[in-house]
Amino acid sequence: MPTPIAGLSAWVRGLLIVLAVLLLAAAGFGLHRVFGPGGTATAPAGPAGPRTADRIVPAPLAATAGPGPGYRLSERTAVRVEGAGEQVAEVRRIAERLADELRRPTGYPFEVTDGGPGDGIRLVLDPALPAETGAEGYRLTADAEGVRITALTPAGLHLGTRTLRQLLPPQIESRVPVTAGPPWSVAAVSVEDRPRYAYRGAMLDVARHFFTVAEVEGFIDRLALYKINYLHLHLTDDQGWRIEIPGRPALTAVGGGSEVGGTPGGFYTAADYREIVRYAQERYLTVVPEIDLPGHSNAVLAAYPELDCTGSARPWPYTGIEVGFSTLCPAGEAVFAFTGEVIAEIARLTPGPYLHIGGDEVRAVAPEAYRDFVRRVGAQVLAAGKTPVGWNQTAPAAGPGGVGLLQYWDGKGRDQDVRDAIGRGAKVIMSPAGRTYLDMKYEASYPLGLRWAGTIDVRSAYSWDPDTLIDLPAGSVLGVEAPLWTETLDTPERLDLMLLPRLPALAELGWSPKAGHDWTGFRQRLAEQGARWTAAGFGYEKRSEIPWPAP
Ligand code: NGO
Repeated sequence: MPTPIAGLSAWVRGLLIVLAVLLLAAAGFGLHRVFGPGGTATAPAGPAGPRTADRIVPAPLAATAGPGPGYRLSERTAVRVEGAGEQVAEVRRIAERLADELRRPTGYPFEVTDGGPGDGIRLVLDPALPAETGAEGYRLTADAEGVRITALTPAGLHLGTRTLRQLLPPQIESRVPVTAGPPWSVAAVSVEDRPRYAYRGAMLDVARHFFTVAEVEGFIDRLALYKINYLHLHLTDDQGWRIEIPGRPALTAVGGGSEVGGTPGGFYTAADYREIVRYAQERYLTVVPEIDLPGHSNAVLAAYPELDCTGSARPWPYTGIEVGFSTLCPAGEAVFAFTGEVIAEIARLTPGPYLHIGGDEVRAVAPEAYRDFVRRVGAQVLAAGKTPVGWNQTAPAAGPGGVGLLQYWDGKGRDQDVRDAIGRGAKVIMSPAGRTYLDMKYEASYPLGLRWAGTIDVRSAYSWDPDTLIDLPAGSVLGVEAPLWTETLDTPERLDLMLLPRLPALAELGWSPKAGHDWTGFRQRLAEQGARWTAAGFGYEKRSEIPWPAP
């Protein structure tokens, strides 16, 4: 049967076809919201095409594909800093770091300049942005003229640059020149973004197995990709004490020399710790140091046996992985002199607002004595100018003058204690073991990790809501954290296998609006991150739940 246009001249037919193609293109590329509360992603462009905003992890608050071809980086692309006031120097450092990251794979010079006309990547501090943009929000637009990131703060600009990297092809993560790479293009887009929670953390246990400064910095690199803003370091436990304290040399001389399995362990000097803090800060992560008290303290008891008044110590070195047996003497001036010295030194070395005092799994002390101990140590932390953080067992000691932030991990039927503490003014970080513990196995037969809280595949790491997992008053959750305990993890390669791909799941819970959470879309976006990790030289576990592209 002839079609209605079959009778028209070839010229008119051609014109109609061109018009139809233009209309379709306009519908596809027109101002179309691809993410947003309740929004869904548009079909992704082919893997070789420019990275569109529907590829970003964690998903932004809102992203709109713009008209036109977007921006292509070239030898002439400058990074331009705009803004006034004292924060401009910091923006310049952000620009230098971005330029440095882009130079390595592309080989382009990326000159950093002040404002000026012309194309390029602009970082703009703009006090006229709406207040709801907040301390970490930003806007990013890309069109043929270049990329423009605006924010109220340097932190917002930094986070915008993390999004920009994800809008470039995966090879942009390469630490070495990419010779036969794709065009370095950013699709036309307009992104508006800010986090759901102020606290988005990950924890590394350097006590069960020690990790060097360089290895911790590598860990920070992975967190920074996903807009994680707190690094909690579990610095002490039964198997080791990992930070130098002046006046208490045996802590490291004795307690630093071993780890799980009996290998040598190690510790950080004050200078090492400052370097970790500096490296984290440069990537807008705040370090939260943890000194676990009064339990998990066998290494202290080995170094200073006079602090053991209950006979809880096991012979040193303790190289097993049992928990809950050891405790410092819960009372007496000698123990508070010790905690006071340690807290003062850790507070002195730590610019961030938090100091974690542990408080988990103390089986050898009666509840009253435990509560009084935690209160007193909490007061020492406050006197040192920091907010005390504790695992959820410290809830009875939380409130004014005591622990201000609870890290919820096991509850163990004591959720009411947590609610009561919230009533007294405490806030909560959600780290439920069955969802966020990165040391749990993916499945029962997985060779690494533990199983006591169940197995956690990527889907279950992603599919829960920090606000409603347990019944808490609205507004009491400050954020989320994924702890990586290292009883079974002794190398950075093994850390990677547990961290990736689960960390981005937690990062998206912490950053993206709840209404946009969607496993089907997330696993597609996550699949594309694999090529980024490979380009960056990061290992990951190729879980079959994720539709990784064929190599
Ligand atoms: C528990 C315990 C840690 C273990 C970890 C292993 C907390 C807060 N205390 O979490 O000592 O390393 O489980 O998953």
